[in-house]
Amino acid sequence: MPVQNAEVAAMFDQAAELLEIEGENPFRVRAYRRAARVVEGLPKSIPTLLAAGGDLSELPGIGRDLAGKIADIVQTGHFKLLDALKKKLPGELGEIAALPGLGPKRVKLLHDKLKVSTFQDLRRVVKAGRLHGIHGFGPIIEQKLLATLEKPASEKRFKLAVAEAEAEALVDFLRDSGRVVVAGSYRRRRDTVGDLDLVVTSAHAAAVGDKLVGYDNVAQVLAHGPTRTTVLLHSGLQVDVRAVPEASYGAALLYFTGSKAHNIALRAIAVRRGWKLNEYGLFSGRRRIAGATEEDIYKKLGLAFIPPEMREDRGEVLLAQADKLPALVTRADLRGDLHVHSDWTDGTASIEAMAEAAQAQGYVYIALTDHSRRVAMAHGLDPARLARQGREIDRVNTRLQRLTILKGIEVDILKDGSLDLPDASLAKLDVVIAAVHSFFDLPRGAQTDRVIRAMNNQHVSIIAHPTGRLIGEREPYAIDMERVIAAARDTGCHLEINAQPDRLDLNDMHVHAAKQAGVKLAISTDAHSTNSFDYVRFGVDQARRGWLEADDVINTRPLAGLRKILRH
Ligand code: DGT
Ligand code: CA
Ligand code: CA
Repeated sequence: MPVQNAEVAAMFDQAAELLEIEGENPFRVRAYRRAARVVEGLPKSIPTLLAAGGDLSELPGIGRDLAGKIADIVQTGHFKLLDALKKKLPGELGEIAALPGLGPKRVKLLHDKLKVSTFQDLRRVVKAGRLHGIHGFGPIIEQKLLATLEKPASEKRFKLAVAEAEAEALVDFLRDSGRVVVAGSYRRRRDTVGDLDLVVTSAHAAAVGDKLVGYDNVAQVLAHGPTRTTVLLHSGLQVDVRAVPEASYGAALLYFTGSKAHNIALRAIAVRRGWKLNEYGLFSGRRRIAGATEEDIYKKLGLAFIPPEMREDRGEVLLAQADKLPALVTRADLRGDLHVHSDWTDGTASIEAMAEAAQAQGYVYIALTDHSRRVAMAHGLDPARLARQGREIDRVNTRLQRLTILKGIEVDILKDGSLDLPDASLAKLDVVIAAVHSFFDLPRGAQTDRVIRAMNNQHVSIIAHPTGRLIGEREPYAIDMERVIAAARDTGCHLEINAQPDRLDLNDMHVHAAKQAGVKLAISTDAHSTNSFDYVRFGVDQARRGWLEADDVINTRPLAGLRKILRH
């Protein structure tokens, strides 16, 4: 089994850390980090992409050189540069540098001043309080380190896209064993998953576990029983596999899909009817009255079929009883993407190439929304370049058959809530999305006021990635989403569900709150390359978890309808 995306990303991250410790050129260090994020967030497994003749060098931040290295890693399982770097460093310093709160400079201090080179050394000096007094190690870092060192590895959560690459490879591997479904939080499409829960139908339960322990990606077998096997993959992701007979398939799937709270609510209904519900079926006395399919069980319980994304005990059971479940939005409902970049700023493809890729997705419009000038690293647009880009869009639009490119911008929200471009420039556009890319650490009140001020600009139609979180890397900035949602309702501004796998921002809870307030949302990919349109499904997942129907999502509308609902 070839190396999967998460491991490639981990190798790049480690190499970046080690290069940084060596004092290597910061651009080279950053290039590896950026590549790691790109790889990790890919919608498909790299070996699959390569086997299909995909060209990784087309990805943002991955040129010929890195693409060659990735191909090499997938082929050999080793990253030569990383191996060489590791040899040069004592002990486990490479891994230690990757801990949250540390980083190369501090690791160097740990090594030079406290002779730390292994995790055991580190644990010892932290517990003995020897970090006190060492410059650069405040109480916050000390606490973080203690927490990390004591936290079992199993508490780590994985981004949905990362888990998906692992899951797909695994399902493929087990395919011959029977019907294989990934249940758990994965099937509920949570933005992160703790572990994978597989349900496999098989008359030969033991054979399923035997097959799993022979999977190349298994680092450790944690349990290996007659019907249940648990393994740890090299990436650190844990996998639970249960083999069940066909007659219990629905019951097992229902049980292991969860959530736990949803299961408890269902069991209570069964009990009220004098029945018993468990992972083997729905029973009246000793007689199984349902169990082969989830549909049968819901029906017997007097419930409409509840989509996995809603199974969180947030009111869905009552709706199912009244047969009033929402018709959740699907990928097929979407007519376009309202957040797209091109090589005019930090995208990798031309406007025309992005438009053609969107057309291939079946879309009828995209909004081209490159960065504004403040984002200097991305070569953001000033009014003159924006106007020139508009003329280029006109030219491309005349050549396109089925798709319309809307003129847009992702305008920076400045510290005080004013915008990075004059109203006169914004007024000429079809879609203005506004976003925070700086001053993440403002106090909550000021950050909220800042975003609301931007929403009060009549040209702004959408707030992009409203909380700024990067899953596992950056917490959302302090912002009062309740006030932002109220402001969206009052101003007619829309909120984005950014579908980048490391953003998924808004999250499911905020999406739900926005819907309750009557705010319409956009599901957008923030695509920076032609193959990132596919990310949209992760945005659709979060929309469904927030109970959105097609009508709640502005980019399900045909172009004329979209134009009507967008401000100005
Ligand atoms: P995760 O892995 O933390 O992202 O979240 P889940 O929901 O996948 O949780 P997990 O892997 O612990 O268990 C998978 C499913 O199994 C869970 O969603 C519901 C079911 N389950 C696990 N433990 C219990 C339990 O104690 N009671 C009930 N009713 N169901 C449980
Ligand atoms: Ca799980
Ligand atoms: Ca589990």
